[in-house]
Amino acid sequence: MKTDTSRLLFERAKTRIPGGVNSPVRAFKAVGAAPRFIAGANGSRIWDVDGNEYIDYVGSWGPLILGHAHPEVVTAVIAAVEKGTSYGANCEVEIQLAEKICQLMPEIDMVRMVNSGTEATMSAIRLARAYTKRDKIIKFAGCYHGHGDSFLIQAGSGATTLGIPSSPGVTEAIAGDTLIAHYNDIDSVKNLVENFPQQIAALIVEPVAGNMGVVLPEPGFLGSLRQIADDHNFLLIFDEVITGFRLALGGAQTYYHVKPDLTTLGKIIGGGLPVGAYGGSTEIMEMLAPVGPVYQAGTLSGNPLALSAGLKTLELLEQKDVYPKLREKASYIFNGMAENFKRAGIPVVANAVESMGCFFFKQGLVTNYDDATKSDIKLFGRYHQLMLEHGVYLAPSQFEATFLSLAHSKEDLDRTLEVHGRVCRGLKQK
Ligand code: HOZ
Repeated sequence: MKTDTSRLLFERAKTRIPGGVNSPVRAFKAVGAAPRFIAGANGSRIWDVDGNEYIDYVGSWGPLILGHAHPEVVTAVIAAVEKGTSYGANCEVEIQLAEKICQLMPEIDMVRMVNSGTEATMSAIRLARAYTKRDKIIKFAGCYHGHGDSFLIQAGSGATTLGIPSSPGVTEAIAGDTLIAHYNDIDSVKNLVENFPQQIAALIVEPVAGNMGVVLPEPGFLGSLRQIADDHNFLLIFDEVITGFRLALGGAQTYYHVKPDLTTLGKIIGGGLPVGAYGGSTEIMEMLAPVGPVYQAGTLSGNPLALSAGLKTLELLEQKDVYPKLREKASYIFNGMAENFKRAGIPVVANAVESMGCFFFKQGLVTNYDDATKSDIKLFGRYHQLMLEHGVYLAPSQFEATFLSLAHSKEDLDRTLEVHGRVCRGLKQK
């Protein structure tokens, strides 16, 4: 496979952009391959600048549940752009998207739009601290809530991929207000609550962890978090930046029937454009300025292009049978891959729910960060490289998810399984 142009561009990028990338995992450092520069995308496919075509299972890290350049989303964005790109003033699509989110996620009475998931989580904990008049938050090792200082402590995603889960530059004072529990381990939460009485403002959790690879909540885990938050008067925040509108129309909270106090969103609600949002009850949300004293603002917040793309995406997701179709595609590919691994004698742990999943290169189970980080990263790197060379584009890290979209056809899935079978046999022989 020819990669000369991508390589040249990467060298050029490195002279002006740190590491040549605007988000670290894109450097492909963990998998030892040359990062591809993308020239275009449509449906389930992406093309690089060397003319190679790939079946894409990254989907821009989750937003593209309808596939790339969905015609109706493109039309909505063009219609919006023709009316101007940004006003720094109110426009109707802000209300339309807010109404749609509140309709689909019944725990949200009011929602504030921001520009990224990072902004959403940072703002949500500020609000939680103001509401409870407490300082500390609990997060789980391996969960990733964007790159806000409070969250870069035992963080997953690129931070784990690059071996810097707790970043320099975060002050001790800030780190001291973030307490770390262990995913699927309720006792670890109870211990923190007992050790820091009346000090915890909020517990934030990815209801399905998607940034230490995919790790599912064990039965009762999310419900127990709800109970502990109620018993100790702190807020439960579901970070649904990945799971929102991915697991189900109402996100993980409707899928698992657990009601958070605040929800953070991003990815799908921007249809592939930069966006984030956070929402909850009127009582909590009206603490935000200009109604209340908690400050948060943004020049491009509520941007009409992003919100038009997001609104159209949600409208399309409301159509009949969307989630069963996604589930069917996901089961087909994940089961097929699991079978290929098994036939080749490569031990993996398959974790998947609805249209997101991953394979950990290890034996046993993966129920938390410790389990996930025991995976054979080198083997994953070789696997990734071979899949890429054969035209299948997976996230370049053991600690990220594989995403299905409605655009993945049966032909795409069969082609992927055929490549995957060959890659598995090749991996075993090495
Ligand atoms: N942290 C993102 C995935 N969980 C990476 C986004 C990107 O590099 O584009």
